Amino acid sequence: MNSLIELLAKHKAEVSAAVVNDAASLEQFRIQYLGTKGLVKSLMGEMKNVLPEDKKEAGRLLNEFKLFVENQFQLLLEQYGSESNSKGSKSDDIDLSLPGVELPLGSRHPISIIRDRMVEIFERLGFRVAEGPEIEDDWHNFTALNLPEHHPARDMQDTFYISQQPDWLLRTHTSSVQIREMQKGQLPLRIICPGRVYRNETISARAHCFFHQVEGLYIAENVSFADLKQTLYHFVKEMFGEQAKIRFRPSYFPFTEPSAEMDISCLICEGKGCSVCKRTGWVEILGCGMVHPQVLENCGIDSTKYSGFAFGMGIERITMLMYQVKDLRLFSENDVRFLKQFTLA
Ligand code: 2NL
Repeated sequence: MNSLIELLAKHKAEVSAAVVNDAASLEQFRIQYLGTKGLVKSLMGEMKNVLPEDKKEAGRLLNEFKLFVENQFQLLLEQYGSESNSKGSKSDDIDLSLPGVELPLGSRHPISIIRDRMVEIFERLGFRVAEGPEIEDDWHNFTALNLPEHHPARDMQDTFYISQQPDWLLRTHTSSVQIREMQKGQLPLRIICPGRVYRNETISARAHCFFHQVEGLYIAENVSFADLKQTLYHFVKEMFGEQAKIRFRPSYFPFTEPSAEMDISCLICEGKGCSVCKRTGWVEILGCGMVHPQVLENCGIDSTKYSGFAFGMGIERITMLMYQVKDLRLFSENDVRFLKQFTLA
């Protein structure tokens, strides 16, 4: 065994001292030490003559030697070798001034881009993202929100019900997430709820059976309509620019009182009147209001102590406005000619 150790030490010294200074001498090194008739192979061949009790240790020593030579070869390869070198061509055959191979860049979906911008604005105001199930029960989607039994939204024609489980449906808005958060009873509550929602619509350029919403909710003591207006005004300026104006029009939702719809001055014509704003100078972007006291009570919140505001907007609608997309079906067709236009967005 000692003679093997000595022999390997001698070979190690020899390998370390081998003179390699170009591709040809590197190839010589490879043949001499690692080739099929090279030193490593021939030493391995000697294993059959080793005494049985020495085999284990001899195997370990030989393996270690093999790794040493392979390592040495790798180091030399990095210095003197390359694929083209080993095939016999010279390194200056490579034209480093040629343009590189272009990697196609993927792009984010426009709906995701706009959703994230909306969410980030509200996060900076202290809102946190809340999520919930897309398959909901009737109570969280309708009853808790004061939607009366014969409200058209509850109609079989307008909502996807699950036939084996008639109490279940595909949520028609993300308000159901807010209902679930209110039920948890942790107040004050300041949440933003982005997500996919479903309605049984005939598919056209302006409507689809699924789309995306961002809803927001703020519940605390003494929350007023002034808080709602200022929060949404801040959002609009961050989202659409400092020059954007807003206006509120009275409206009606069963879950808010009072309720309003909010318009922004048209981004395209800056309020002068164009086809996007139908010559009115204004475009509707969201619905909002003060949470109806009955909705608070439905979720176990004392409506004499707490008040809050809520709002909801469609992401498709705002994305169409921002990028002047004329047909909302483009968002779900996965046509790369459409999607790759957002590579730099
Ligand atoms: C629209 C209108 C709105 C809400 C959504 C809401 C949620 C709860 C309680 C009260 Cl839990 N309100 N959400 C309020 C007003 C309007 O959405 O046109 N969305 C596209």
